[in-house]
Amino acid sequence: MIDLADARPGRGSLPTVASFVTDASVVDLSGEWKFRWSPTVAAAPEDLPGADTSQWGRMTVPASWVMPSLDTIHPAPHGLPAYTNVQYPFAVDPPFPPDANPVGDYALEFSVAALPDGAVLRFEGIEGAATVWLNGTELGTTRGSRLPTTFSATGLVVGRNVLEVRVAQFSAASYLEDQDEWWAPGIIREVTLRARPAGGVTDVFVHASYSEGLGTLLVDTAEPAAVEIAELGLSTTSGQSIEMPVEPWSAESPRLYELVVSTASERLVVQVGFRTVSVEGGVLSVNGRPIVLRGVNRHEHDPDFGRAVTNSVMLDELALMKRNNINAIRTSHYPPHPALLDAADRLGFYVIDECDIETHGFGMFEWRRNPSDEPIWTEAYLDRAERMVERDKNHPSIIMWSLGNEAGTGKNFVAMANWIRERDPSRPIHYEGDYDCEYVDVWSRMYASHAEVAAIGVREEPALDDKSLDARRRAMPFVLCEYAHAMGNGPGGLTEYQDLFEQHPRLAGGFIWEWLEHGIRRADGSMAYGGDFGEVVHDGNFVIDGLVSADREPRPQLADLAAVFAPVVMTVAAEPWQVTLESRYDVIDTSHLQFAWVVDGSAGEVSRGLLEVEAIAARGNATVSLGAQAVAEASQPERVLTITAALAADTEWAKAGHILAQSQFSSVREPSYLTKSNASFRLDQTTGALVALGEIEVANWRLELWRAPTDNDLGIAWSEKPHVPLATRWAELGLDHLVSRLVSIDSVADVTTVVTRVGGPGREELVELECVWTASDASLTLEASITPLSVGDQPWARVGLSFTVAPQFKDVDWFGLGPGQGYPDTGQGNRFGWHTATVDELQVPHVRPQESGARRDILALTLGGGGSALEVRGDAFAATVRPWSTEAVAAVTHLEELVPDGRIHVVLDHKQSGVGTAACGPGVLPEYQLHAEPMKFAFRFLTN
Ligand code: IPT
Repeated sequence: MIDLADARPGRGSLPTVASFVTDASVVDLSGEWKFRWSPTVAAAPEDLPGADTSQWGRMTVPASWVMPSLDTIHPAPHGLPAYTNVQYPFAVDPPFPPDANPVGDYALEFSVAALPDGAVLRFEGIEGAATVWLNGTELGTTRGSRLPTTFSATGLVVGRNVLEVRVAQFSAASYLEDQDEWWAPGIIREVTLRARPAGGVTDVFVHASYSEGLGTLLVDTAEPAAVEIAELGLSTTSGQSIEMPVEPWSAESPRLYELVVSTASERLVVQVGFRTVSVEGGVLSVNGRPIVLRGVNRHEHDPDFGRAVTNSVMLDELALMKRNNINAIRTSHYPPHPALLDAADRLGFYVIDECDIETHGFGMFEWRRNPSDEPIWTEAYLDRAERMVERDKNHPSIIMWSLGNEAGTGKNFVAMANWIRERDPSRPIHYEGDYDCEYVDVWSRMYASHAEVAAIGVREEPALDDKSLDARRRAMPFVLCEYAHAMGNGPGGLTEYQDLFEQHPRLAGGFIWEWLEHGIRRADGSMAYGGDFGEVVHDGNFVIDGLVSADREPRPQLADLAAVFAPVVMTVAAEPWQVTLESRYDVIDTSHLQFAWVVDGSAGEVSRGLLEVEAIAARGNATVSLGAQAVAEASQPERVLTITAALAADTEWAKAGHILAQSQFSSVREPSYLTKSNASFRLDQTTGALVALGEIEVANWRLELWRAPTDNDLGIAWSEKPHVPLATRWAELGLDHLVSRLVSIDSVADVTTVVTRVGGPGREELVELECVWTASDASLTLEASITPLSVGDQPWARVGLSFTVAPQFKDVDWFGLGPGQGYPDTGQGNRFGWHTATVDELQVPHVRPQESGARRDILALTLGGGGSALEVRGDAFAATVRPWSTEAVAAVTHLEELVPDGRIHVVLDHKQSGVGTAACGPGVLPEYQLHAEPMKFAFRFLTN
């Protein structure tokens, strides 16, 4: 283990070759291996190879050995996970790893029938630095955790074999693997023993391009081989370039052809997609058509097995992405498991394949000694580039090579770019850290504000000092490799980004940060985040920031994203009743879709039918009239008309009928739930607080200007001044501890007027709240006026009235947007209509609890249960109904600490602040901000 401080790549391996399907035998060595963990390299016994493993424990391969879920399967010590984002978890003293460097020793005994001729051992990924022995012979060492390593095993495989692997968690290579995720060592991907027949195909490089109806195929192999695509009647040999009519590959139409490459002793199968990626006129194009990337960043994480994600979990993820209109994946921040790329080819995704390089922690010291610019690391950078490109070169889904993430800049990246360009000139090179775009082909940024992106869209970005670089960059397409940080409740601003991408051809779209949360499951089933394993330095819940939870449950933002990414934008109008449709497909027409209309009334669906729409060409438009029946139904009072675009036939990722886009028209003005009602109410004469509505006892009545801070509320918006989180400003104003003083309470006939003054402890910023209660025969009306009594800007979280009721009121019905949550800048995935949920179902199970679960644009809401009900009507208000208080949500740090307190807590909001995406990026857009100002709003209350 003396070479752990060696900055160079591992040694002893064979050149990396493409992942392919072969008829030569492949033995998967995954499963249970013998395992021994040592806390440090010094403490690890020096008995390898040939160790006596009788006292060892066991470990799952593939898995990250630190995962708590493995405790029950393998109850021996195996260390703990640790989470850091930018900072390294050890002192930065490159290239030296720390002494506190856990070691995992793995051993597997296996039998295979003797392999005829050659054999290789292929490790798809070992996180850490490994030394590998087969039957006592050292094969070599590995570096580069998410990259394959292949060793020759020729002549070493006997009937009964012993494979031993020693993995040190840290090495010089750890300086290159500072991605924002858990440190989670282990044999994280499959290990296979592969026969390599003499005269077989060592490697294959398929070049398959497309232009105007014609595909060009050139298959490179080291040895002469026969090349066939039966479906095309093609039969040729390697090294020959052939042109023929084909259907092109794109993410929208992922047409693949089965290519067979054979020699006398081996037959390989490669799925080929004909496609050409280009930058034309500053626009990113596939097959000559400009494309918009509707992407997500995807890390590899499993709450139980760490970096090892099973095939079925991955396939479900990709299907879920397709169902939600996602068409692109950036494999942040390392090459993915190779099976993902096969699936991306088949299902249709544009992929940015990113190399396993991040040195972000050096950014904390102005990038001093950054490996990206130090010669001792050049070989390692080149080795990583080569292993990525060689493994993945045959995938049509990969449209760009990315050099890495957040690793500053320097000569080693230039060397990588040069090598890749030479080896594969067919794909543009991406790297966000090359700010001046000296060696990349597309301009990439992360978290740029809408305003910046808008300027870039029209090529009005600030100039670079170097004129020629500026001209070069100005001619490039632009991609947001990360934007809209999906942490906690949010992100807001998705619609506005998408509008920019659709408007400006230079903007090739972007990739949401990020697809998946990285929660780690603990023994009690709860999810852990940074700091939960006693890490000395950590970055808390910054790793819980996904569109789906760690076990792939969609967060509300996924439905919103699907709506924003909709491939067809429809608008329904009355007078005349018609639907305009705009296709956002870049390649295909809409003939795979079925359009339908549905009319709903308060009692449910009233009627439905198909909408006749001729196929709309890619990026085309159409206007169609609604048929007589739809018009007749939709014109009735209190109706909601929904137009849907759904899959006409089953696909691998969704059934026929799966809705990809929708649009609505509503004539509902006054929905109501309760018919018989009671207008009586009671106020506390000393405070002015409401204490009863009819027979229903009400408590904790108050003005609410605060919410339990979301992750975005706690973030410092990059674009805002002052650079203070919104949550801090709210707390300074004391919005979280408002106190109230009764000024007056007067009753004249049926009208009672209550004036209170509300403010934060120790603060002079007061708000006057006037509540005018009017009881009529059937209902009670509250007209509220809010008047800030002081000057100066005060941000508010919300303007609402809150109260609690007995726990029996757990059934919620509302007319408004649903079924999901909605804040002013989110909730795009919802529909207008009559919705029903229990209080429990309204909650969003955020790993770190925070404001969430509001339903918005409500006209009527009923809380029922135990034979009694309370209805609130208003003008597009929001409602939050919870079994715990706002304070409780704010006080806890983990979901499992939230327990119902025996009351139902209701907040009726006239307004809420948007959520924005300040956890990482810009804050709340001006149109969704909330500032202290005079306001008036009204509610009607009914009880039965
Ligand atoms: C950016 C990183 O590239 C990404 O890995 C992730 O850490 C993200 O931030 C936040 O979750 S870098 C940041 C300085 C913008």
